[in-house]
Amino acid sequence: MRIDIVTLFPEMFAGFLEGSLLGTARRAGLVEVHLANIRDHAIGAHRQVDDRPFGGGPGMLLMPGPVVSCVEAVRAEAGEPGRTFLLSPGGRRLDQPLVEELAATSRLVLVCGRYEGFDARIKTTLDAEELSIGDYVLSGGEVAAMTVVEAVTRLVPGVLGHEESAGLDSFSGAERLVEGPQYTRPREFRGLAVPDVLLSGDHARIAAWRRAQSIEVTAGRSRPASAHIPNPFRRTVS
Ligand code: 4FL
Repeated sequence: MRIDIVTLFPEMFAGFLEGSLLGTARRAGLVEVHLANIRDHAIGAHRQVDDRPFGGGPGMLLMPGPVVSCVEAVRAEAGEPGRTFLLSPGGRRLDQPLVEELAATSRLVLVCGRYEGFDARIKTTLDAEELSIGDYVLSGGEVAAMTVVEAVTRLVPGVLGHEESAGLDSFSGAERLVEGPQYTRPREFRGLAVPDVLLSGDHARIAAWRRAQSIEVTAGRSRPASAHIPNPFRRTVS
């Protein structure tokens, strides 16, 4: 799989890309991650990449010229165009089903925004999708892109090294449950004991207890922001 990251701050990715799991996967040739600097596609003496929004408002927007030119250059580097995503809080929210879908794609282009966002014509021109990692605002899309790369590449065959464990992760089963509490040694820590059932050796009882814990934890999790929109206006997305 090849992932291209289009950013104004490629240096932010240095440590991340060398890291243990991803670094090993890259050296083994299982995943290729390329960085492209939007600034290299800026024109003029000032190498401008952002400008103020028409109609007024705070902040700066990424101009279409440099971003579109950078993505087009990156797309021309390898055969398949794959899918292009703009990291943006307004995009489709990343979840494990989407991560699984992306892991089955041979090519991804991830575009990181800075400032207040992207000129709307970037998405149109590139026929891009928008992707959010959650309902909060970052200073830019770089950390969001790293999240996508990490979640996706660990599902690429050979990267984890123990493929069966991915199938047991939170959100992975057909029911998309999160994992309940887990314990290791010691059997007692500061007066807190490991639940007896886990020491019983009764695998059916352990499985039933874990499943009940999973359901309880999953049911208690907070809902996405879209759940707060009154029912007559709410649309089902993704
Ligand atoms: C991107 C937030 C993806 C959440 C600011 C610029 C963001 C983001 N998911 N915040 N990009």
